[in-house]
Amino acid sequence: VWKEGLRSADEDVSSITKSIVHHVQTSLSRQAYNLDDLGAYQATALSAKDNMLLNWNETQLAYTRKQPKRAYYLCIEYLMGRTFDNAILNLGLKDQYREGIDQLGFNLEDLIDKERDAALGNGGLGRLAACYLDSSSSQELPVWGYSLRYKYGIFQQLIAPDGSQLEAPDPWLEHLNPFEIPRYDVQYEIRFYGQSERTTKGRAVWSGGQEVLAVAYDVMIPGYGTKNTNNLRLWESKPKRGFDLQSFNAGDYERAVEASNSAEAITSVLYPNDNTTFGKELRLKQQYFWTAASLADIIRRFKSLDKPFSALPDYAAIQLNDTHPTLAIPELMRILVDEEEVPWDDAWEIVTNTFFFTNHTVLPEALEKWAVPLLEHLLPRHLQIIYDINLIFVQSVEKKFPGDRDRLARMSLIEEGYPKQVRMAYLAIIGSRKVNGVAELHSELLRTTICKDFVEFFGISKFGNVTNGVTPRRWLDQCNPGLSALITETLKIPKSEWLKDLKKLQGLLEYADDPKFQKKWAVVKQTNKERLAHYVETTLGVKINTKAMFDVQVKRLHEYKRQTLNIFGIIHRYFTLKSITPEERKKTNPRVVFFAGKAAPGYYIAKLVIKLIINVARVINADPDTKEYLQVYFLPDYSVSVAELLVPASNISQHISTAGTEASGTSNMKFCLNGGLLVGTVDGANIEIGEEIGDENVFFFGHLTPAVEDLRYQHTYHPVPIEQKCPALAHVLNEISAGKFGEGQTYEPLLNTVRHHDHYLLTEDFQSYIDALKLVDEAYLDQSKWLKKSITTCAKMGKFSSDRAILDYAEEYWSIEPLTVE
Ligand code: 26M
Repeated sequence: VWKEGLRSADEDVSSITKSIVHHVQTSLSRQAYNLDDLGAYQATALSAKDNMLLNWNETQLAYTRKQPKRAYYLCIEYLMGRTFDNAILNLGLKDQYREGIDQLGFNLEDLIDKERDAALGNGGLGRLAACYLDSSSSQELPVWGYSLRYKYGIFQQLIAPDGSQLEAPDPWLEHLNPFEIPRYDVQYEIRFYGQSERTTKGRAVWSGGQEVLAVAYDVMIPGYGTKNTNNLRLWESKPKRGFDLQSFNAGDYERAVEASNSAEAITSVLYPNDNTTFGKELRLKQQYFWTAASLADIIRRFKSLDKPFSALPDYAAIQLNDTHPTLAIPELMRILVDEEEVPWDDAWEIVTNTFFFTNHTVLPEALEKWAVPLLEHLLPRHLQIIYDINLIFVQSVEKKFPGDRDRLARMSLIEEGYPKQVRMAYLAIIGSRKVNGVAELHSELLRTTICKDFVEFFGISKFGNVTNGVTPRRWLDQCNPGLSALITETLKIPKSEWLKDLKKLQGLLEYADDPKFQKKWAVVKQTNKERLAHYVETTLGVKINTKAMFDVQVKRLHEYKRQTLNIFGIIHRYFTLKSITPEERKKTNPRVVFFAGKAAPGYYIAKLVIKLIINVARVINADPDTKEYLQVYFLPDYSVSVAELLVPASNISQHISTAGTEASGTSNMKFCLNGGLLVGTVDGANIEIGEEIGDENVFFFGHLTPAVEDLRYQHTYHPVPIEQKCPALAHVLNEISAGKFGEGQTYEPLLNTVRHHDHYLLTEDFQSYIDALKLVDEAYLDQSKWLKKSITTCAKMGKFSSDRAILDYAEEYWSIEPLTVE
């Protein structure tokens, strides 16, 4: 429909309404005359799915015929959000759908709101994967995603009356999911436990244990302005034979059902941790289940080409997104060596030319390790293979650096200790063709810290950088239609052109000073603020002042992200407001601060931060002296859909991690793309955003990465009392202790993290943070200058399109090429 333009828009509309009514009567078996919004949404979504299916089929047919090299993106999380709006936008049929739905007596936006988010992810990692799939299809690249079909996604966040976070399950599959296609014909048997007997030539036979079925579900990924429609394949676990018939027949029903439950448990729930703790057997089972099923699928497809295994790297590139799928490396060795009888060295050559590895964090507590006894129990053959890989690797290190025992111990895949542990990141590094970080600073830190020994061994060229990106379809056109329309009208080119070549936004620069354009720009922002205010009113029941500056910090709750710095800064601002006269207050810049984000259920300090934010908000919002000038809101249950409301409405957003801790950040890109200014530390992708848009348009503050190590050392070995180091912050902490925001005792464990050790260096950065916010206030007073900054920021964000990022991967890493589906 998109390219050929054969049918007229009218014909499109009438075929759309026909297909919606058809789905109401058939797929839903309901009557059109008493249909509610949910039913109308489902029928409409099914009709959009039909449109995508045709393109999907043609895309897969083209791949089968032309046999291009493909890339496979293995990510244990995909944070897709809603699909319907994105689907009709990418199909180029949004206007036609709006018209058709209107004719049927419904409203498009209401139906869009009926869809539940597909929230199969925690945060940045999973949302990045979703953006990359959108860009792969849009750039016509043959890329498939592989992940798990969790029955429950990230938990729903509720806030108790005392401000505590409560978690409820997210049964997102409760209703029909119109966008998935079950593939009962695509199934693989996955083995766990059992015994591995070595035979000859380094081979082994793995038998016994438990076998579980992996069943495929496909999700179509439509490209924008192209027919190319890639696939996200999600695996569901099922018992191999319903349940254990022997026990069943013997009358032992409970035992029979137990086995079936244990198989189904594997894909029952997404682990709600982000950047933290390991060790759970079920999590390891998820990882193996998913990588083994995905590899079986990839190898089956490759075998149908009838090529020798040595050609695998010419037909498949497999991207390991973080260490979660690292078991794919020993698994491919097992398939090649044990099942296909490829000699070990040849197999290793194939493996190390097929895999690529992206690291997403340098936080030491987030580097994945698995206990040797657990691996031995669950995956006995894989542990043998890991030991064999390690033996050969350590020998080659010894050859290159004779007698350097420390180096051998540092680089070994096995960390000594009780128990011994396998270092998954090292396995991913040595098993991959190339390794990359996700922003310049992060990639450089990798090369000089975690990967230092490996750089010395393999050479620098194995260690690259691909700075993250975000899809401008969802994160501008879809979430901010007003801005998108204004940009199109101003650039005087079709929307489809700049949305696929985001550098074209630069064309806005010539209008950055134009008062008429600035006015229009400001109106769009105001409308978005009102839309957000409406949402806040319906969810929290409060009216907010949309004339105030909107200041947003939304992300997972984590000590390194320093939501604490923000809330302490707010308390400081509150005290300052209280201390001045009403006349002086009138001259200040009114501010509404929004927080949102989930804390991992077991992360005690992060949950305390939420409680503090909520109780501080209560006190401040109710204070008649200050409430006109400062308001604070914590929006519960942050999600992709909530982000789509917040991002377009921000005047400033905060990205204030301790320097060197945030690998990249991607919401920083989304806010700037929507003309929100950035307050941030010199960390992750903030740095490159500053380079692109000009440091004068960013409010940077805080210590730089090279200073951090030394400052931490000082805090540990030569601590200076906080009263001396930072009196302003000390005052804030003391007031919290004294019970200004509810029982002071409650917050003591949180306050102590700052008073002692201060690992994230709040006392070091607090004053410069306050100073930066002061500059923000001053800048906001001059609206014309502010609007110029806002326009310039958006205009120079072209680099951060995920199209650029995915093309980097395609060219520099995977060696795949676009294939246009006719
Ligand atoms: C680990 C163990 C058990 C359960 C879950 C995990 C786990 C889940 C997610 C560990 C790490 C996870 O993600 C890390 C992550 O999201 N990193 C972020 O990646 C983004 C995309 O590259 C970056 O923008 C962020 O800076 C980085 O923090």
